[in-house]
Amino acid sequence: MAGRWKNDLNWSDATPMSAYLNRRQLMAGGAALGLGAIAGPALAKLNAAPSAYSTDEEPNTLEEVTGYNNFYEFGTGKEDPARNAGQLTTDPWTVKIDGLVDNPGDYGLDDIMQGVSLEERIYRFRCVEAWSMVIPWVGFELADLLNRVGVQPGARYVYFETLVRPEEMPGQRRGFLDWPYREGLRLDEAMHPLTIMATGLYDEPMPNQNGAPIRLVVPWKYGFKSIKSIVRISLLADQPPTSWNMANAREYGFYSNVNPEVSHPRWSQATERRVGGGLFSPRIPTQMFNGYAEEVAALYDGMDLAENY
Ligand SMILES: Nc1nc2c(c(=O)[nH]1)N[C@H]1C(S)=C(S)[C@@H](COP(=O)(O)O)O[C@H]1N2
Ligand SMILES: [Mo]
Repeated sequence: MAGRWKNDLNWSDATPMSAYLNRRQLMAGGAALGLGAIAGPALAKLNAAPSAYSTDEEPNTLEEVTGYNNFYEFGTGKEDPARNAGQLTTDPWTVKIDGLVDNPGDYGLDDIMQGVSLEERIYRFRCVEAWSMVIPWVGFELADLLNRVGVQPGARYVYFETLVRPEEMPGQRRGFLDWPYREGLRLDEAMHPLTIMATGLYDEPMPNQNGAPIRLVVPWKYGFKSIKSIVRISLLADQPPTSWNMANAREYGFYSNVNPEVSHPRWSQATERRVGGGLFSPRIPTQMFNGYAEEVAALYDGMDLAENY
């Protein structure tokens, strides 16, 4: 390994985010590596419309996108989600939308999907652990949903929660994180057209290990902001607590915008490893805002990005 930074070297090892967790939990979680079976069902094509926001970079394969995941509810190993997420019941599915909205309620997934236009968004995806992929998501703009439920004037933040169901989520039977997994965005970030609710990938319904049936994707932020399997969306006046920030505020900020100039305390963020490139493929430079600076830099005008990491 060249250089002083220890960037993730092995696909299946406990990678940097989990490094501070209890060692015994990790050993148990990393035991008996399976074959990374794909839990996604082969269902009808979604026929999502193409989008001008898509990159023309070569997408990662379906096997890579569904076989190398972070989803701690199913374990901390990169192959645990593919092995364990098949047990998750995703139908019926309800999302509670509450807080500062005109039409709060428990919305069935069918209600949410009624009238949305699905687009394919091929986005770069950059994990804080310094690996990346290119993923052909299918989804709709979060702004569409928020506008439908009616955001009230006092709302400044959007808060999200993943479901808690330890019977089906073996990682929740341990204290890896303080469940539920929680995330949040500033309202203007949530309303940005790049921010999507994804319900599929590769033109098929979302595989469980990628956050079925509905998850957030915010392509200019580190991957942990893109919370999976969402059951609650709240519009709030104040900045909400978020899982990785609660676990380690020094290492994981609320903003977590991809920034090659601001190192993680334990590793550099200047470069990344594109998953699937092979053991000897060169690391590639990480781009400011993960390459979406033109679209989103204005959201942070006047902010010190090293301070607000
Ligand atoms: N509920 C939940 N959402 C989550 C995570 C998680 O552990 N639980 N991991 C995050 C992290 S660290 C990353 S990098 C991405 C991974 O998404 P992918 O497996 O679809 O590539 O999901 C994010 N969303
Ligand atoms: Mo991540």
